[in-house]
Parts: sequence; C-alpha cells; structure tokens
Amino acid sequence: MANDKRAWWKEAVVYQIYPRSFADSNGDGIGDLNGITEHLPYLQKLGVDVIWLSPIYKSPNDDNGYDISDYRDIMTEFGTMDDFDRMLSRAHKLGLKIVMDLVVNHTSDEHLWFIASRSSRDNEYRDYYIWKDGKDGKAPTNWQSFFSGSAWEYDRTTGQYYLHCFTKKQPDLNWENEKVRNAVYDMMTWWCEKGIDGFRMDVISALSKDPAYPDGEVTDGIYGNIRPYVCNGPRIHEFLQEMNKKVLSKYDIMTVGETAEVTIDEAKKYANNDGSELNMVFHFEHVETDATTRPILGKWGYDHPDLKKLRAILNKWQTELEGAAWGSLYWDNHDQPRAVSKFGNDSPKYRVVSAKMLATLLHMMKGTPYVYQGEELGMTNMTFGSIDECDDVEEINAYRQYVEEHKMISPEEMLKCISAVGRDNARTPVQWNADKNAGFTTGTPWFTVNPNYKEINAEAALADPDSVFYYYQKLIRLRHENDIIVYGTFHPLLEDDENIYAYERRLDGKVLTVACNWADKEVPCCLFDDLSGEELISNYKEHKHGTLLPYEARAVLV
Ligand code: TEU
Ligand code: CA
Repeated sequence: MANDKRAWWKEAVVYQIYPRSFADSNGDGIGDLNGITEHLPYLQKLGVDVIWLSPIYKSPNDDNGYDISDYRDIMTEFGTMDDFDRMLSRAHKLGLKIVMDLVVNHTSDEHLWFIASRSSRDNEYRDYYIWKDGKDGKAPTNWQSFFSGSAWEYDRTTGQYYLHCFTKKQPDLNWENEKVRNAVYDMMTWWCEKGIDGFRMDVISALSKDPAYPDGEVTDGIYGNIRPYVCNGPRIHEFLQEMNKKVLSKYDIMTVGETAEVTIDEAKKYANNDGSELNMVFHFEHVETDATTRPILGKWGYDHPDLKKLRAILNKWQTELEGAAWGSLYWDNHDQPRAVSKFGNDSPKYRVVSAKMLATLLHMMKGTPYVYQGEELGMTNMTFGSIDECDDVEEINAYRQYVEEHKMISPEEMLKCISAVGRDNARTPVQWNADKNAGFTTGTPWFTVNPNYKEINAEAALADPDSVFYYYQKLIRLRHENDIIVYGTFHPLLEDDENIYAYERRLDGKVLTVACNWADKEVPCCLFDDLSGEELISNYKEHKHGTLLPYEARAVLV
C-alpha cells in the first residue's frame, strides 16, 4: 500500500445533491429535505457512502444558497431543522454519511453581520468584511468579479466600497480578522456536534487576499483579473491549519476543498498526507480544457474537449499526487455542464455507452470519486434558446456584460456557449419517472425539466439491467471490494494514442489494466489481446480482438 494509510474517505464514493433540483415532497415546485429523506433508499441502492449536500442554510437565493444569511438555520423552502435532524438520522441508519457545504469565503448581504457592518464605519462588525476607499473616484482595484462586473460595490451609507468576489449580494468575509475566524470555527463545531460527517469547502482557496490589493491584468478591455490576488493567498495555509487544529482534527470527518486556481504544488499543501489541512481538493484543470478557445470571455466556449489535453492533465494529477496527497475525481457538479454531453456523446445511439465509458475512466483512477445527481442516469445538457429561459446568475451576468453592454459576442453565440457549458445544465430537476414533471414535483417545477425525461429517468433505469445506473452501482461495488482500485499506484499507458485513454493500477503484485475508447468509431487496441485475467467491468458484453468498439471501456485484473 506504499504511501497510503487506510481511511474511510479514501474508500468512499460521494454523491452530490443539489437540493433545489433533487426531489420536491410538498408540491411547491422546489426540492427539499423531506424529498431527500424519501430518496435515501435509492442512494443506498446505488451504493454510495457519502452524500454531499449543496447549501441548505437560510438564504435569499441570489446564488441558490451559496449566499447564506444564517448558518444555523435551514432555508425556508427546504424545510426545518427537525426535517434536517430526521434526514441525518435516517441517513446514518442506512449507513450513509452527510457532508455539508461550507460557504465561508462570503456571506449573504442579508446576514446580520453584514447588515451591522455596513451600518457605520465604527460598528463592531465593520471589520468582518473588506471595506476600502475608492481610488480616483473609482473602485479600489480594477478586479472583475467571478460573475462579471466589478468585484467592488460602493455603499453610500458609509462612502466606502466592499469586496465581493461573486455577486454583490455575496460580500467577502475578512479572514484577517480573528473574530471572523473564530465565529466560523464555532459554527463548524456546532454542526459537527450535531453529527454531520464532513465539509465540502466552497472556494476555500480564496480566503486570504493579497494585502497589496494591486490592479489585475486586463485581457478583455473591461476589467482586471482578480484570481492571482485572491486565490492561494499568503495566509491561506495558516488559516486552514488553524481551522484544522480548532475544529477538523477533533472529529472523524472528511473534508474536501473547492480550490479555484489550485496547482499541483498547492494541492500538495492543502491535501497533504500529514493531515494538517484538508483531506483532498477539487481542481478545475480537466474541466477547463475548452475555456481557452475563447480567452476573452473567460470560461465561455463550446469545443469538444481534446483527449490529448485532457489526458495530459489527468495523468499529471494522478502521478504527481502519488504518495504526497490524496485526490478527488469528478466530471460533474452543480457548476458544470452534464458530463455525457460535454465529454461523451449524448446522441441516442451513444449516450448510454459513452456515459459508462466516462464512468469507467474516472472510477478506476486513484482518488475519491464524486457522482453528481443524475449523472448515474446519464442525464444530458439542455438547449437554451433565450436568456429568459436561464436562471443562473453567472450566465445572466455574463450575457448582460458581453452581449448587451459591450456587444462582444452575438446573442446566438452566447446562448450556444451557455447551452454547452452553463451551470443551468446541471440544475434541471432530477428525472425520476416518465410522469408529469418527471416525477420531480406535483406542482410547477421552479426550473425547466429536460424534455428528454420520458426516455431518461430513474424508474426506466431501475427496470433495465443494462442501464447507466446499474453500471455505476457495479463500479461503486468494485471499489469497495478491490483495494487495488483505491490504493493501487497509477501508471499511464498509450500516452500518445489518438483515441484511447489507458492506464494501469498496481498493488501487491496485481495489475489492473483500464482502457477507454474516446471515439465514436472502432479503433485498434491490443492491450487486452494477451491478458488472461478477470474482466472486472466493461460496457460491452462481447469484444473484438485487436480493437475497441465505439466508446468501449474495459478493466481487466491480472
Ligand atoms: O464556485 C466557485 C468557483 O470557483 C466558481 O467560479 C466556479 O468556477 C464557477 O461556478 C464555474 O462556472 C463555488 C460554488 O461551487 C458555486 O456554485 C458558487 O456560485 C460560488 O462558489 C460562490 O459561492
Ligand atoms: Ca418543496
């Protein structure tokens, strides 16, 4: 087992729930906690170990719960604290753990701390947030918020600007202030004492800002790049080590940091094997290979990801973290388009087989895998024909800035980008059955149901032994049964192949060979020709000597 100590969170598979879109129990059109509780047996059947809940705290929903106005209360539409306690104890009875989203880079502007902070310059909460004077009648720096527009908002009451990396209703907390840090640690302790099983930490790499507050490089002629000055800042590791000492180390919980701009060297600090900070982090490199096609518009692009680029990135993370830090594995989350649409092929002919190929590729790698709701059904992207059909504040703000204000891209082009990579793709309701509204709600759903729900839904998947669902179930079971999948070392194969992504895992004299055909055609492959081992899994029942069939994936243990 070389350098890896055993840990339950290394052996676990995590399932992410975006509660608003998961299941509605009371017909108001909005997913809720009781809806989750009702579907726990479904998740148990899938076989996952841990549920990560996107935020369920009190929130005015400017960014669907990532703007929290009370950390110790439940969002009204989602239910009550009693509903939460019931969900948690029911989950624990079924052997499922619950990990909470921790959003502490910022709060809502409706949080009591911010209401006090903005009321006067000498309020005791003033220093809970980042206030600065303007520069030459303009904002303190030229930074663009992650969600378009300036990252600073002028507040007339006190004549200063406050920093918001995200929307102006998400003011950044001032982590330089010890009182802020202790208030957050107290809140975390409160949740841990309730018995939760860990935290997914939202933009945790952004807590420590560059104290010089310099202007950023301007690439699109409008605003400057904020990222170098807020991500991986000078005190970030000190803060996380303090959080670890004061809270995390006291509980048997798992932690995963969402770390914008993380490099491998930084990841080795955040997720170091010494356990002084977090268990693992999410990096973005492999989901951003298409962003570079439109550098001016940041993340907005729609090219099909290039296998060579993607493979180089994933292999680099696999090999370089080995022995130093634990990794996380994901294609999908609530901020990403649907994996089968982006990386696979969502045409009726190849949707199922390519979804299984992607799952094989990811789940046989080293690290803790994350499954996003609906991924186990092979749910697909939407097509948005007008900005009025969109809900996501990131999409809407970008549209306003690039299409309407600066006329840098046509509405049609921008909608094409949004349909390809926009976050709303992940946020359409989960498709439970072929009934009205896909069985998500008996009322009017808060957001459009993908019209393909009659074919793609959980009920149909559960009735079909060859469904994507049962394939995920098998992958998860294999991970639980085979140490090599969890702890084996990773070794790339066929690194120059045009179409095949292949690698080996090795442990205690055993070798697991994995190969995935990334193309919609048959391609030559001789990796399995002379292997007389046990086939752990494949998305084809029959194979053809010397080739991989379209999107074929195989894992063979010798
Ligand atoms: O996302 C942080 C983040 O880095 C985003 O800019 C992300 O890259 C973007 O959403 C991709 O399109 C986290 C949450 O996951 C996201 O849902 C929140 O909106 C954001 O923080 C603010 O809390
Ligand atoms: Ca509801």
